[in-house]
Amino acid sequence: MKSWLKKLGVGIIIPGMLLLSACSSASTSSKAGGEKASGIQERTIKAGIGLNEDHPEGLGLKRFSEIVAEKSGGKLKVKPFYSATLGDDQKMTEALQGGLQEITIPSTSPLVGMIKEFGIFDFPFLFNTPEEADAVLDGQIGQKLLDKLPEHGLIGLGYWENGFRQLTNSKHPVETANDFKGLKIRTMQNEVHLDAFKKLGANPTPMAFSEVFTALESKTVDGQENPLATIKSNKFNEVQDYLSLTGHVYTPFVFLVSKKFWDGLSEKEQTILQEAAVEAGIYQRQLSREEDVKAVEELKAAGTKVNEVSVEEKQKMKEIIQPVIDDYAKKFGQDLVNEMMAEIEKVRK
Ligand code: TK8
Repeated sequence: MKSWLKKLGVGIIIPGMLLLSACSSASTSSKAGGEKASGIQERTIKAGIGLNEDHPEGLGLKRFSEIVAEKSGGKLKVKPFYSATLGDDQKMTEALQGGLQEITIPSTSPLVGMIKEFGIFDFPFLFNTPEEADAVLDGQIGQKLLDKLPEHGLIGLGYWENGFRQLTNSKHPVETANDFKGLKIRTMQNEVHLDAFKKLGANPTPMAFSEVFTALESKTVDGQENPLATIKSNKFNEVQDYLSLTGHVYTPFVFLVSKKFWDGLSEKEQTILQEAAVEAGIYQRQLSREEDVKAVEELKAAGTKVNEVSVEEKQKMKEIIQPVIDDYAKKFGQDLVNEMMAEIEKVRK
């Protein structure tokens, strides 16, 4: 499998974001479309995300835009749209498929209806550390899933970090597996999350991210779960009293480009977007991890009641949810799941 980096003759190994042939398969398919334009043309590229510009994802997109402008001599202009102004993850992904938007960077979870195998990343308590997540996402498993995108009209340039999800709610601290009972929790539109929270005795409601703050404020739901950077940058702490550090799922962002748009680019333009997505991704993951460390103290200082969850209670949660994981492993492909678990074991300290 020829890495696109080797194809470019740069041979650099970018730690934590080594992209294999994700894009060479894409650019191969575009060659099949006949002669390609050469050089770099003046283009405006609409890039929409669900989070705001202060969030690590927004800052990563800003960095991506700067790198693209620099590498293209200003000819490729990325126009960022934040806070779901172009729609939520699913809507923006559909816009890419229709060629109405060029880039979006959704969580993988709401895409499971389209590419079911992405659901393996929704297994609770799968990764213990960000490094384990990087090893799987930037290795063969992540690559296999990116290779499924072109048949859906999408090109994947790699994975950024949404992060480890923590639970907030307005009712009571969640310290044990038993404490989920009866809690009305907003979840992403993802069957694994829904079934896992039901198994814990919660009452989950799937909802697009842009509706979450209002649902919390109006008490339509008691709680939600997201990484700390999201809780902080979307001010969920203003309408939630309790933050429980469950760390129950690690969610990736996947960097998507419309295949309709991608196939019309020259190889030079494709390489600029590929390199920029990888370089900005390293920066974005670092920002996300720094934010994860800072946010707990900041939220505490702002009055949020924060509680840890013991390893024993997390183990109990995992055991309760295990039948759900086993069922979905069969649905998503037991071989793929076994391969992923082996990848994790290789890097697990
Ligand atoms: C933002 C979403 C969001 C996700 C969610 O586009 O829906 O809770 O974690 O951050 O992808």
